[in-house]
Amino acid sequence: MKSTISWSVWSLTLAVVLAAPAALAPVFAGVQKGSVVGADRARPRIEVRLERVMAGDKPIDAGRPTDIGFLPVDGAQVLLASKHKAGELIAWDLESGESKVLLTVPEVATRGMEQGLVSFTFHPAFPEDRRLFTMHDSRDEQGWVSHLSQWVVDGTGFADLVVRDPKVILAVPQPQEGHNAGAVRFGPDGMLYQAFGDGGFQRDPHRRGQDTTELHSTIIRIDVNSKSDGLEYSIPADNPFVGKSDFRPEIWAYGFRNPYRFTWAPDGRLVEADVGQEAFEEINIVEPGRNYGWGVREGADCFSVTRKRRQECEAACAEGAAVYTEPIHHYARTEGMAIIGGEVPTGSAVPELAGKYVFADHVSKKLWAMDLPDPSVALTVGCGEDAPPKATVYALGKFGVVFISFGSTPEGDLMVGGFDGSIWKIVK
Ligand SMILES: [Ca+2]
Repeated sequence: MKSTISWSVWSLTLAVVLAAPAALAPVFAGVQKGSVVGADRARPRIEVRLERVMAGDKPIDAGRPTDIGFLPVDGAQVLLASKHKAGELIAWDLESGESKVLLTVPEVATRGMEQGLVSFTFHPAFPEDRRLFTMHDSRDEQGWVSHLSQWVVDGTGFADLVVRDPKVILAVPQPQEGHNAGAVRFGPDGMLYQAFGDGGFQRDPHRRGQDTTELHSTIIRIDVNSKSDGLEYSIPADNPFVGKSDFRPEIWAYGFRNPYRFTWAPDGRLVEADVGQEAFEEINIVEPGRNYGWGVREGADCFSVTRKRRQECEAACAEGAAVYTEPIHHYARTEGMAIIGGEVPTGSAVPELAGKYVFADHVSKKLWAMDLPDPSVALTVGCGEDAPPKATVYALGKFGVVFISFGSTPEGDLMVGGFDGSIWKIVK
């Protein structure tokens, strides 16, 4: 897929960079003319601009930045991004403009769009706990494998930053090269959560969406501060499926197709974006032990590409045995084709976004925000062909960026990464 930044925008970017070498100068003029289109016309709007993140006086070029974040050390202006196919984690000193490669994952697989180095996160106790965690795909004689790896980080600033001693914590064989991306993050409870897609390719041919004897199509929750049972981690005793047959005890929730990505709202709820198949992109509030429906449901509907799947879905309804938790929002192909989740800002760059979940679509290049549902209202379980979930969605506009990732600044403001290597801050 090629970048679609227009020549006019690119020329403008070059012109401003040449004319204004000051660091962090805004270089992209936000919403394009006529960019609030389709269903967005009827939605409330929030005016934002995208400001290109600069390293020194140069715009950052991060390859395909699958994940972006800051070194979690007070006052360190060190931005990091994982480069998709290069398998590299890069650091930039935003003041001097210097950059360096911190790590390169071994034997990185690059055949699929959703392979490569896909996610990274620091231990929440960093820098006291020196560990960094990455998720990447490799290819060995057995085939494709997704890895959760742990690395040791030396240094607390750009100059002395060194990453060393990789160790694989968890390896999950992948049936195909599609839907191998996901995310690795720590929750507010200090546990590590990792999301896995169904492993591909299209339409869940191996029925992994509902197979809980393996980790595909799940979000797992593990404790990386202790080890048990010959594992490089331990299973939290309060995980929802501990002791249940036919379930891997790591599983926190399941029934996801291609979770890209998840985050925690400030109120502690986990919000996940799931890339859809034929009809809907969806957003879920994830609670432990729940089944989010794939590959029986897609959005708030039965996944009806085969008669067998629809009958299975409808039979669960008829028997009163439906177990599929509904999304809190879904959108159809008229609005986009690949959701990019999403964060809830806590900073003040755009006060109107406070408390709202901000997300994007990779294909339609649109940004939106939405109000999360009232926490006192229970999530609903889907049955048959349900009405679309009710959510107040705000149009932020269509931009000249093929979105691929979200991240947060140390102040809690949002960044987005573009397929062309650009990184932007969302500002007013
Ligand atoms: Ca679902």
